[in-house]
Amino acid sequence: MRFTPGRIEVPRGNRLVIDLANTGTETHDLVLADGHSTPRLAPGEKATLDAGVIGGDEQGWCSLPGHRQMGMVLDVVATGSGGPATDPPADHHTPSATPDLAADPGPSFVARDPRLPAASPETLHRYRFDVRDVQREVAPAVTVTEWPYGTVAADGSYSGSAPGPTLRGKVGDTFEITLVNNATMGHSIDFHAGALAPDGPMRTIEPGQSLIYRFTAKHSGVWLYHCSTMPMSLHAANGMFGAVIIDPPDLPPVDQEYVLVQSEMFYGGADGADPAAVADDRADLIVFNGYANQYDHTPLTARVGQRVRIWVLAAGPNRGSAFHVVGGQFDTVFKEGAYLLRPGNAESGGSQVLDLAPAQGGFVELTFPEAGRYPFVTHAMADAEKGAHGIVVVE
Ligand SMILES: [Cu+2]
Repeated sequence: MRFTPGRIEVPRGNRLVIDLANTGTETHDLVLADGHSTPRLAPGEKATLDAGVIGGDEQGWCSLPGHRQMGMVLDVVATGSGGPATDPPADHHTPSATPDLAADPGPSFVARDPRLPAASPETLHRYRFDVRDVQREVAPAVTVTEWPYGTVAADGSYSGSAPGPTLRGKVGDTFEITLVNNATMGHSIDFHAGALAPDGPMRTIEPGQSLIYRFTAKHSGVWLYHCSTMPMSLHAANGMFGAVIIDPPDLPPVDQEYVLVQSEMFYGGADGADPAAVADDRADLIVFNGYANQYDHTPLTARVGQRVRIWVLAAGPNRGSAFHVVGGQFDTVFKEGAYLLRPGNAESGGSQVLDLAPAQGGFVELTFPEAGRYPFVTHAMADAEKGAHGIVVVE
């Protein structure tokens, strides 16, 4: 994403008028550091910006989230005698105080339900994903703007939070997702659970548009879906991801089945996560299912001797997971479509960590030997200390 030209020389004291034509495929604008700006321009639209008399160097950029970090910067250089450059304003908004991730989130807090229902018997799964800009608490007293894949209930009420809905089916099932963009910028969706040419179904659609994405699941696994509009890191950081679980054939039932989607979160402003922090990989929170330490407050549960299966997806955008249950040992590990360990092999070995690169997924199974509180973490410890921590209470 570029302004062409990206640099304009203006004799000091001259008036600058810029004709801006959006010849790209997404909405853009031009904002100068002194506040002059064009409206947001859809593809094909044009605008004229009167920048006034140029007295010194100035910078402009596209204000659509992430576009400045993608390279949409315009340098206005005043020629003639020297003058001070104008610094662009900082755009990293942090909470007024360092959040206490161990604080009680309060009586109104409701944890994201981590239980995973069985796949429905149907072989065609239809969903409608509705993207909107929403404000959501992601840690005690920390609210951010997200762009999640949400859903509209029969009564018209909207619910959207990261991660998006977990879809589940069997090998051979077809999924048909209608993606509706009711947000404020272009978005898209990419389902790893199906193989197809990306050109059409993964295209970016502008606000007010929709598309239908249809795929057939040929292989089992826990698969990422995510927005693939540039910069992808920023769209993922703003909650645009979720899981599709395709059961391996003959997957046995278990007593408790859970799903945890690990992701990074970034503080920001009204437009969402701080694009500079996202581009620099400076995550503020690492979370399971969208809220720091939420299962410390509302633990997962099991009974002694029950078989527990936990699906884990590392949604990123940049970090993997080293999923571990403190005090537990896995006798079953399924990762990226294959069993690495099954109970019959337990005499020869066990597993302590499910290691997932960004976008990988799998599940582990274990039984708990005695009652207690068993923490689960990513064993990348600084990440666990940023919120990727929870508890299984075993009774
Ligand atoms: Cu997006």
